[in-house]
Amino acid sequence: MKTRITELLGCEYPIIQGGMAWVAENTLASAVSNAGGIGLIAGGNAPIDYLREQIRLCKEKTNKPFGVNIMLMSPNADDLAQLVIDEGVKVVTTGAGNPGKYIAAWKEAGVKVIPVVPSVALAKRMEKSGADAVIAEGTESGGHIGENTTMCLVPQVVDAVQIPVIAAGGIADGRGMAASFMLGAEGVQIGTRFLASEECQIHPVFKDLVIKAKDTDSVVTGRYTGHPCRNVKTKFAKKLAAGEKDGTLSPDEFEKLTVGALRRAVVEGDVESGSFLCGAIAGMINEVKTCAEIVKEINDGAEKLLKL
Ligand code: TUI
Repeated sequence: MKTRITELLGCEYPIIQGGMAWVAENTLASAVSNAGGIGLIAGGNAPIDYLREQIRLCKEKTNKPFGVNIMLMSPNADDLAQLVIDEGVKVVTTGAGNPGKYIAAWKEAGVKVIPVVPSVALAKRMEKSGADAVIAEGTESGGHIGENTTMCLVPQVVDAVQIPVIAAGGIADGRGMAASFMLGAEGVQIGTRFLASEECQIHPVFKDLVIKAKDTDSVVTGRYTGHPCRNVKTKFAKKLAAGEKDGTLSPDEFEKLTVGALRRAVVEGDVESGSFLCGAIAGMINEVKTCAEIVKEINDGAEKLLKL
């Protein structure tokens, strides 16, 4: 499927891997890029030396374009914004903030800039600031989310901007991709489906939680901290949600319990105190496959439906 996104990014399929903190490292990113999509290395809160190494390892594993996701709340965001320029990274996506102050320098360096936006207002601002495309991310997504759904957000962003729109949130197969295209998107960003890929390096306990999840097995926690996150509904996540609801857990106590919780999930598979960030579509994912199989299946499925 050729769209303005495949043209912009120089990839075979308009499928971008989500920039999942702690999860999206060089093995996963290079596998998605080698499969014809765009793999991403996630900046998260990671130190710059680690990220430089990840970018270099990814370059060794693929000749195809790949990108870096910059989580703008990271204390290292300024340094990472410069690192992607120094390392000649082709694509940058951003999350959890407004990347406006970096865009001119990225454009100057020839980096393609694709901010994640949870609203029409931010999409318009990003277009004015020179973004090449936007990712309209619905509340079905895993991790830090906005309030609007993919179904409502994508067509409104498509109507509001001229630049191409990539849909995200709740997309994990050809049907989701075809539906996104019907809403006017020209690409999809996919996170949760890649959690259950062979090349994804997360703890086996995490993969198992994704595979076993039912439709009702994700929960949003942390609304009262200003940073709502969608997670697998483990006992720990339920405890956080209940404490938030009945007022027995203050926002401060919530923050204390969740510091380092993503690392505990991804690296240790710790169900007692880890936060297993994942999208609401996990219920549909029942099998670990290779990134090549996943990318091809999603793209071919969408093509078939769109040609009907
Ligand atoms: O960023 C994500 N997903 C993430 S980031 C993350 S690490 C984290 N953990 C706890 C709290 C906060 C971050 C885990 N998952 N997705 C993209 C995304 N961006 N979702 C929502 C937004 C967003 C929100 C507000 C983007 C821009 C924005 O703008 C505010 C402004 O400054 O106008």
